[in-house]
Amino acid sequence: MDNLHSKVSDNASLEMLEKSKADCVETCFDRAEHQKTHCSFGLKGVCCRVCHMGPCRITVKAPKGICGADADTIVARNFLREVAAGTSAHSDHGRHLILKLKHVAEGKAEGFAIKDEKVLLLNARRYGIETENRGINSIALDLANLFLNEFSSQEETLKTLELAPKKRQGIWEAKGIKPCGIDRMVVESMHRTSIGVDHDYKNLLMHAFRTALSNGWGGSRIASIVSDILFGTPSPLKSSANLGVLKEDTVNILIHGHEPAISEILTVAVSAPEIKEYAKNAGASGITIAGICCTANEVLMRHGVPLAGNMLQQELAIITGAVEMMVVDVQCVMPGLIDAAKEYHTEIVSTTDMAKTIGAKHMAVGEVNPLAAAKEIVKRAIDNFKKRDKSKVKIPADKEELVAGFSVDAIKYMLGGKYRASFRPLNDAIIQNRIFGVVGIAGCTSTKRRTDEYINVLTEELLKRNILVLQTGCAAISSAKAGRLTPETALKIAGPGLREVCEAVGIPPILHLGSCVDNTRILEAATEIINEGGLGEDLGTLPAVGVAAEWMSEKAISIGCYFVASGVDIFLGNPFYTSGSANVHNYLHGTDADGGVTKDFGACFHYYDDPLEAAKRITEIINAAREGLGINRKEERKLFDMKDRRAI
Ligand code: NFS
Ligand code: SF4
Repeated sequence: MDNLHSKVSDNASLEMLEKSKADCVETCFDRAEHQKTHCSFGLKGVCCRVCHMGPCRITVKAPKGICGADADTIVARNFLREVAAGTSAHSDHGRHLILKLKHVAEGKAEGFAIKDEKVLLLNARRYGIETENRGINSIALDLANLFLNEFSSQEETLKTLELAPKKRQGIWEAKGIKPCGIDRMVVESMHRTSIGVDHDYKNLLMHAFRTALSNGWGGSRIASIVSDILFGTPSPLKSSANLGVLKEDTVNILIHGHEPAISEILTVAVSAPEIKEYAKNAGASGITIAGICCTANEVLMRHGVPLAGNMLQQELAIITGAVEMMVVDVQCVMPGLIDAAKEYHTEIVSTTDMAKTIGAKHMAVGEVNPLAAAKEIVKRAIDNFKKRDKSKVKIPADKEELVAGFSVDAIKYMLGGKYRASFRPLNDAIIQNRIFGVVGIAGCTSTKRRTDEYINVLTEELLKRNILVLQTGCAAISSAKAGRLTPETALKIAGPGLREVCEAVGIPPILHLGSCVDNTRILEAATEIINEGGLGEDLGTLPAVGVAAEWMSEKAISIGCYFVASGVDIFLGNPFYTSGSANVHNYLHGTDADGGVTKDFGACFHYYDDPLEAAKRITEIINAAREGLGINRKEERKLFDMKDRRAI
């Protein structure tokens, strides 16, 4: 039991882990035990299998691979391949959304429509698309084509880079790393890392940053924009989190993965009158739909669909015995789900042709009548309800209230009101040191750490230090499960300055900005702060830091790289696989003789095993930024004198 307690921190997960033992169901936590002795070559990043003369592994006795590649080359190549994979995952997600927008504009995507014309028009104008006296669909078609062009452009740099502060664009220009087409960046990464091409570790790492920029300011940024156009820009709403959102007497459907188009249509399908009727006839009191991972965040942000849990809870959710169906699409979906589901009546349904698992039922939701396809899926789940074995059901009681939906527009509105929507009050609060700084916490949970713990310990410490926290992805779900995504958290935990601001504005001290792709909303917010004035001219000068606390995915590496290349220091709770090359490691962590990546971009990576140590260092970095901006003047505390009284 103690052993289980060291794996997960929330009560619901612990309960389900205990039940997994009783039900003889294997989970990722068991498999992590079997994989405990990780390959040391892999951990150090010195295993190369780029060609078939190898695989080669670097040791003291064998410092070079057969081709002569040394540890620096091999570690840097492996790192760049990770960045390329992470970039392609997020950016391909963006591409699928653009194609959806294109099909909507062409009248080919039944069940979908343009929900936020304002965002569409804003972006159309950005690209110089004529918007006067034109139908919304033809504008949307032009925009979709221009967005697609951002993937394929061979020489022209990404237009969306212009969304960054001018000064930062200048830094990219000077370094020669302004990315052009996103696809081209990824292809070039693969080319450069194949046998006998790029062997200069710094040159390889520069391309890693370039590729990551094409994600953060390109693919992911476009994904968030197009999601807002198609599904609506999020605004604050209430919901709840953790496995207690499942219900004993309803049909329970979990949606898991990343792409919002399918989950959007499923949320429509479950509320159709005939589907509700179908559920009633099956003996259920209704249908509960809840999410896992980033898809959860997408439908939470726009519809208040509750969060069942984050990445490492996907199997645990099935172990409740109360899930009729888990509908999955792409990314972070464990193949282990199939074995877990076999022990219950749960069915795993895959919906995307590019992501199938043997043992899952494949029911593609395509372009032709997707609503009908979604209804078929839901009906199948309802049919499964009758197969539920009540003796195997145990739903944890744990469920916490939350507030989410903080798009940048929503934050602006909260701060300034409808007619004066602006970041001014936030900038002023930072300048007056009521808010000491801003930290974005993103990323996953991992079997390498007790789940959620690093995120929650660090978040609490930052709030105490008057630091406003922005969260996305599975990290936000960690805070949600801890009951922290509420305005009350300001009263309970935040330092006095932050608390005062949160109370005045009516926001929680932790703002949930969405899925991992929505990390670009953090960049967007940071740029708004710069544009508002008074806090420097570049992201690099802001008293702001990013954290990938319990990260595990290649996507997180790409995110980390685009933040660092944007001038924002990134703290890691788990290390990179780069320790096999002192040169690569020191460059990325800014610890080599000439300052490493810090010299290039004004920011670097920091790895801290202990969240409290990380909090200390984060505070120092923010403090240094405040010093640099000259906003650390300690205001003399004085009592009112006669002049002040008269003024009042
Ligand atoms: Ni992000 Fe979203 Fe979660 Fe990690 Fe996976 S769901 S894209 S990768 S595990 S935060
Ligand atoms: Fe070995 Fe070089 Fe081939 Fe890598 S590319 S496997 S180091 S021979």
